[in-house]
Amino acid sequence: MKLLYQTHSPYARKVLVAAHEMGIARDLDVIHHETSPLLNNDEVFASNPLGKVPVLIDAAGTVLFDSAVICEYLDGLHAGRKLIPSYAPERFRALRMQALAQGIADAGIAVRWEDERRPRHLRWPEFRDGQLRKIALACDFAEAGIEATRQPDIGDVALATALSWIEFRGVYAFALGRPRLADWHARFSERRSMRATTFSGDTHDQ
Ligand SMILES: N[C@@H](CCC(=O)N[C@@H](CS)C(=O)NCC(=O)O)C(=O)O
Repeated sequence: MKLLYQTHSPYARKVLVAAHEMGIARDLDVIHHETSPLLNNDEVFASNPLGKVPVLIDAAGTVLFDSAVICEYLDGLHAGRKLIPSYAPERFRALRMQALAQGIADAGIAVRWEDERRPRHLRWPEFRDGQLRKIALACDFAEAGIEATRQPDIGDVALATALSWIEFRGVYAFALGRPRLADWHARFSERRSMRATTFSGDTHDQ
């Protein structure tokens, strides 16, 4: 299977960390692609009309996106403990945490547009502050709900990769004043799946 990936994408890393946790990372041919709304990556667009990574192309040529769909597909391919629990309440707790983490990553990317990527005269500080507020409140929510003792599920993988990304890009200091989340993230980052997939690289808008 081919995974159209990006070494600095929180969504792509979520898929690859999940594959490591499932024990099937070796089945993936991981191919780095640069993407941006300002950059036409024809190979990515050929598989995903949204032009975004991650994209999974399985052995039969079936194309899947986005990261949540790919994770669900991969979780069906192995016989081990599932990252996406089958039944409530664990299932919905995990999926809700995944949604929270996606929101953190989405808002973090929006902050970077306003801080660095958008032409200066078009930047919108109030919009940026609104996105930062979402990240802060989402981190408070995670601080209140994080459980360090369970086996990791897809919500944990998504949260760890989203927090690592906002740390990597210096978007927001989530650990300040959130000792439980900080400790949980530090421990999760020691897992083999995380150590095998560290972020690198810069965004290319042209
Ligand atoms: N909801 C998607 C988000 C994917 C996404 O935004 N990927 C970024 C890389 S971090 C991308 O390829 N962006 C290119 C663009 O927006 O045109 C997912 O979870 O896979």
